[in-house]
Amino acid sequence: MTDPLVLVTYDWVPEMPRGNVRDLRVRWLCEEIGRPYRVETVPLRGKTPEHFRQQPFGQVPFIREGDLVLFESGAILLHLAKGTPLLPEGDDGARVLQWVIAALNSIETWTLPWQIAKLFRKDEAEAEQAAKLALQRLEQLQTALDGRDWMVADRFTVADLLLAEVLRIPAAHGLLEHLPALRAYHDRALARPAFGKALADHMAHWQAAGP
Ligand SMILES: N[C@@H](CCC(=O)N[C@@H](CS)C(=O)NCC(=O)O)C(=O)O
Repeated sequence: MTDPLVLVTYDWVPEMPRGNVRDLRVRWLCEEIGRPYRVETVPLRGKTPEHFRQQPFGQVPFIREGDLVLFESGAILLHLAKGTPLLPEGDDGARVLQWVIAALNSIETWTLPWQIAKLFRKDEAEAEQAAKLALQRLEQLQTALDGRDWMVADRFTVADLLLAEVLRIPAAHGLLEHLPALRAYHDRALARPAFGKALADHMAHWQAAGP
């Protein structure tokens, strides 16, 4: 018997990050594994000490499950995927862990500077420089995929969920244009009904929050 799951995200965000706040990753995982959850919010503006007690950096998402409070989207995904087909045991499980860490530490660390330059700072020269570095990693990721549908064990795992989610903003801005196998991988993951449901619920949350 598992404890009820609470997913905490912001009460409101401006237009731009809607669709990309990382609670979406957790929603997607929950849909994939059929895990019900309830959403609670913390204020984006006027962050409280209670928020920092649960997420030391004052960010989202974090979850509560019984006595457990957990932050870091990667840790949350791994925790929730444990014991489900999305996180197999044995060597394949180790490979899934490897690709989850790679998504966060070897891919997102290179795509994020580009995203910040492009979308937040709107500095095209800086974005172009950062894109070159990000593209190198994306090309290497495509090579590692090596024509397979999924990264590990020929089936969709939490590693694919996170990799595909990390690729969403680069894909939306044309960074996968010359990487057809990686684009197909990204599209294949996002075509999953669980992603569609998660995105719809994520957007409905912001819709209800108002402009
Ligand atoms: N490494 C963290 C990053 C969390 C993060 O960047 N959250 C963003 C929303 S997607 C946030 O809370 N930004 C507002 C802020 O940093 O104040 C994770 O993956 O959970």
